Amino acid sequence: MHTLIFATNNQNKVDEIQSLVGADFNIIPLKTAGINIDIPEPHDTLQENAAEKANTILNITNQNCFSEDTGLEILALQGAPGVKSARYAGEGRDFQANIDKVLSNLGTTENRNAQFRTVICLKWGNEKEGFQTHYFEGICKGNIATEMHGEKGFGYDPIFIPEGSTKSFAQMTMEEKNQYSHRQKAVTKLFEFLRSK
Ligand code: ITT
Repeated sequence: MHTLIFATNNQNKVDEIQSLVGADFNIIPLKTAGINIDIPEPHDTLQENAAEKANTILNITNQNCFSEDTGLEILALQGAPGVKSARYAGEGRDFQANIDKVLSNLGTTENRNAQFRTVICLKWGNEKEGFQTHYFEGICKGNIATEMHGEKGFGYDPIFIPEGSTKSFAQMTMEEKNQYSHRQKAVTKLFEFLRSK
């Protein structure tokens, strides 16, 4: 059994990842670990932000842990909101305001290609020998809808339609979203790595 702290304050991420975890993993969210801090995300890349979050929690716990940073990258907006996805419309981290800003910036643009990209940063090792850093990436390609569809999920899910589906992520159950999602792809690579340890 591998025990890992998941360095996130986003309960939606915890729920999605818990639904993918096999019985051979024990994933402990920050809340369960009794850690209540706002993890900094000051950098210009998903990888650096993921590393910052994992380093912060490793320094506090000295235990194996992982974090993930995710961005929605829209081609016609030169990759925005990207690394700024959580705060695209301001520090309020308001899902609806972020969606409104994307739809307004895209306007009637015909090319609505986009992708979600997740980067996981794993800190793996022990206090005696030290901890190594490993990264795992997952990408889900798709398109931005012209209006919101569905009530499920979180963040930009109501306006993201993954390739191969006619539904938005917010019209899917978590199990359906997992068949396509960036997070599922990155987490699968993480678990493959851990199973080889
Ligand atoms: P932690 O840093 O505590 O993990 P966060 O919500 O700040 O949580 P991110 O910076 O990685 O996480 O997330 C960026 C934003 O991207 C997030 O707030 C959502 O609005 C959006 N997002 C991330 N994953 C998503 C998904 O699967 N579906 C829709 N939107 C998503």
